[in-house]
Amino acid sequence: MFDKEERHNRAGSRCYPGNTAFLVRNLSSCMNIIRRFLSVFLAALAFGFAARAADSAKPNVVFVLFDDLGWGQPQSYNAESALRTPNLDKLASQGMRFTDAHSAAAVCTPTRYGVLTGRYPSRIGQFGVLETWSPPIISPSRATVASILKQQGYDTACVGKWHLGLKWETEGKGAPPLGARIVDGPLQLGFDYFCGFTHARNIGTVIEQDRVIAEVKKEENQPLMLRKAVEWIEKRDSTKPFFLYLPLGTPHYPVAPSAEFIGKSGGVDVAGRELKGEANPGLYPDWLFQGDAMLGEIMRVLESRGLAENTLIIATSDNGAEHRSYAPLRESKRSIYEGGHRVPFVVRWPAKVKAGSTWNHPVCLNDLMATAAELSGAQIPPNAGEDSVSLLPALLGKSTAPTREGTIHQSAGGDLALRQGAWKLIFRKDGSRELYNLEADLGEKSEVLAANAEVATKLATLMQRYIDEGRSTPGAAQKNDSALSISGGLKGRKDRKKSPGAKAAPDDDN
Ligand SMILES: [Ca+2]
Repeated sequence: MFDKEERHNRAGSRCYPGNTAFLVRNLSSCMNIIRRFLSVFLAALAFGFAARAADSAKPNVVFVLFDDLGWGQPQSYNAESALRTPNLDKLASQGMRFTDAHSAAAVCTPTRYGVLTGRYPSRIGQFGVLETWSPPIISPSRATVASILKQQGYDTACVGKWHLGLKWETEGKGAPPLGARIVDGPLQLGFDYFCGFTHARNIGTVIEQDRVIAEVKKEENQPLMLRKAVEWIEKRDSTKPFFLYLPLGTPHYPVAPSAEFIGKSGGVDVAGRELKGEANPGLYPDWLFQGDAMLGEIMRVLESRGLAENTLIIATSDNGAEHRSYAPLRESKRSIYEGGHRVPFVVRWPAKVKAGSTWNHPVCLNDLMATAAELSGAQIPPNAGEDSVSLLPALLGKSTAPTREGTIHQSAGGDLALRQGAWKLIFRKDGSRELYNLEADLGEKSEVLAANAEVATKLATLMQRYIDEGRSTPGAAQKNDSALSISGGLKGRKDRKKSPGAKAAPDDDN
């Protein structure tokens, strides 16, 4: 480090004439070191601030999933509707309203698989719904929207109806008892916090993190879920972005509005008025109104904490309405026709999305993953989000072209369909096919396959490619976990769990 003269100087008397030069040289060397240290320190500090600034600029993501909200129920989608969802309608006026959005499936469980994984549920053979003690259908090794955002520095929470299966420490029958513990569930899939219930049949059994903590009356569930969601938002480290997945219990059965909502909606259930055998049919409008009020309360909390501007909030539904069809759409929940899976879908993000805008090309609830990844700067691994396409080009007004090449639908009974542009080709489980032109015939009244054989062939070829490649987005081919065939028959499309079909009882838990 020191040359010969310097070594001598260091060893010699302080009065040695060369000392002054030595000191000056060393002072200058020290200053250089200090300068270098300071510049590195300041750079690190600046980087830290930049990273923090980038973090704080990442938008929060809130995904509110109504259970069985029909496309024709909110007045922002159907001016004739006599039901009332004022908060959803307000959200639509403040953001972008999607008119051609689809749940991946026509019932709860498979749609929720698509929401969290960005992958079509048919790839795991999931067409029907899970039961109380069903094991998890998302492998802990699979990336989810929550795990992707968590890696990007987000706090993550799921509050509400899970319905994706849970692995319990001890198996049982009936409702899980107080204290029962989950060893594989939301906490293994990227969520920091979970408070919820297995599915509607056990709406009274409340789970927090990995344990059953309470048994409540069914009317008490939704107010409790709302309180837990709000508490979580309020208790968080406000310097970090967050992801809240809020799957509501309304307007699914049981119809159980709390006292403060009974008679308060002013809504009328015109489409369901003639339904027989439903419990509390007269309270259905209030029950839906309560779910909408939960959305409104989340909006109010975001506003009051100054978070609304940079929060991307999506409000949508997991499938069509239960036993209620709304013209012009054909049929309702469980169906491969539009009434089964075309759902309200509204996105508000005041910082980036133009208020009062609309998007009329097909999108899918699976698209949450690619959207969340793009806005948070995450890369989706090749074996994740295989059927998820970012909504950002649409949301930011960067393009008017369709975001998706094609979109797959599925019914509860095992039918599949591929939608591209105006065309929709249905592959019935029995091998028959139907083709509809939705631009000319949104109600799917005129089957036109014979007159458009070339269109049908093109769609079938694309569908086969999506099956063979294990994905419908660019990237390395992946394997399906379940055999999938469009050539007909049950082979390859047998549901991994019971499939309720179209004749399910009114309170069957879908
Ligand atoms: Ca549902």
